[in-house]
Amino acid sequence: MTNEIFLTKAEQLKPVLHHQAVLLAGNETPMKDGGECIFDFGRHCVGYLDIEFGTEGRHPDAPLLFSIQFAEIREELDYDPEEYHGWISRSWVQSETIHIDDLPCTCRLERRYAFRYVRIRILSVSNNYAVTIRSLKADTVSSADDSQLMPASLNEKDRKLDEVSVRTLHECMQEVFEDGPKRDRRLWLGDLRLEALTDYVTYRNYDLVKRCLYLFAGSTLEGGRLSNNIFLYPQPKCDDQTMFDYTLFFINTLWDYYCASRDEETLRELEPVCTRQALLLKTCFDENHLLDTEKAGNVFIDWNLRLDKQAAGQGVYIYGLSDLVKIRRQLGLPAEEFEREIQLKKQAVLRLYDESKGVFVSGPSRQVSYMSQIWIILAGAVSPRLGASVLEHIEKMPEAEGMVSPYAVHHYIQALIDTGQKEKAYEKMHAYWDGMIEKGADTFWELYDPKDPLASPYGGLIVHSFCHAWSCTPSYFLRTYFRNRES
Ligand code: RAM
Repeated sequence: MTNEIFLTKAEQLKPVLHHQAVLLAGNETPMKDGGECIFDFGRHCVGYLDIEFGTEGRHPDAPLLFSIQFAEIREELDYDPEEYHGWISRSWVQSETIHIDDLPCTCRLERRYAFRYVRIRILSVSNNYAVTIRSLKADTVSSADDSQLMPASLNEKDRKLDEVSVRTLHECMQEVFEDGPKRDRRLWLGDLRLEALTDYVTYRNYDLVKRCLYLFAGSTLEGGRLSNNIFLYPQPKCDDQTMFDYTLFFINTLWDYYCASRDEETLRELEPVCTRQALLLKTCFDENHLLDTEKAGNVFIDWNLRLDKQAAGQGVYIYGLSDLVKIRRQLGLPAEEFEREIQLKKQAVLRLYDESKGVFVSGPSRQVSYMSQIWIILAGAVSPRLGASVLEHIEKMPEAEGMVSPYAVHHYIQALIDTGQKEKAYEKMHAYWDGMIEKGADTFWELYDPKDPLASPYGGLIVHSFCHAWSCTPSYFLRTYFRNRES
């Protein structure tokens, strides 16, 4: 379903992209067939590349054929794209084979790339000439305006973490809040929610959040159900996939947006979209008020493919409805029906508590996972004391299903804070995200499991995004909860 009024609003909020040039000296060594160079821009870039080619020898009498590969982290260049056989398209690997007819020249590549490293390989020239690379220029783009970045009083250790987080967000802020500028370069609801939270304490680009909310509301599936992501071109269109948790996050994202911006007009206009989602998802529960994962369909929660999603999904439902109640109360609309629903679902989820283990279990296999505990805490279904206790117990259960993405760890940090364990949250946050910095990260990654850094739900690292929006939230935590710390 298309709502032209909403899509027009979104279009009017399209941001200006700020350009910045990053120049790099080339390599003047003449290269023949098989010659190659790797260039390091020294920082993560999102943008367009110009390569200035020169020649040596006689006048070029045949085209230059070269290949180019872009990489966000150096290790990507060690993998052969041809050997990737995972379920995500290999076309996400940023590589091209290009002919140049007339030399010397400056070659501009048409696509936008996300990279720090660039490898250029000469595939063929003629016997009469060799090529040199005189210089490279990255024309970088972002809708984040660095002159608007809010200052933060942070100690040195925190400043580094903040810098990499802000850089991650900066790179993902394009025409929308993208999930990652390498892949999928798209607006996803779960990612948007965390990017927006971080934006409110950094760039404060409220209009970009507003635009994204209107894009989701402007293109929905039959019955008004929100999709989990939106394609922008050739015109905005929702994907035909849904995720139970991402659908609900629209409600939280709208409420967070209102709290930051106090834009009541948008709250009023988009409230019906929120209420609609709540009514649609009400049918996904069994007669005991527990989430029926078959009815719920796809529930994301984390990229851990072994996860049972029942308990965590129930937590997200309560979490979403809790903000719906706030939205409706703010607008003077009745909310009792949803308050009752929250109570029923909270009572039901408590039945998943396993006293002998001291943790919540999920699904028919009574699986113990971090995500179940975390979402039941974030839902406000347990007291901070019981919440702290389940998190303590699970730490002593090595068999418990863990977290594999910064997205999941974000929720763990928030759960620690919500259960009164700020210091522990601070330490865990540093331990996890500093781990990526120690491995050379300029921007934070889509996936990072310190216990298994090579693990991939996509069947290969080469398609991973190493600048991924949902991992930018240390800035949100630092600037919201840990300002003015001595060390
Ligand atoms: C990935 C995207 C996105 C995430 C979804 C669930 O494909 O990169 O970040 O929200 O999966």
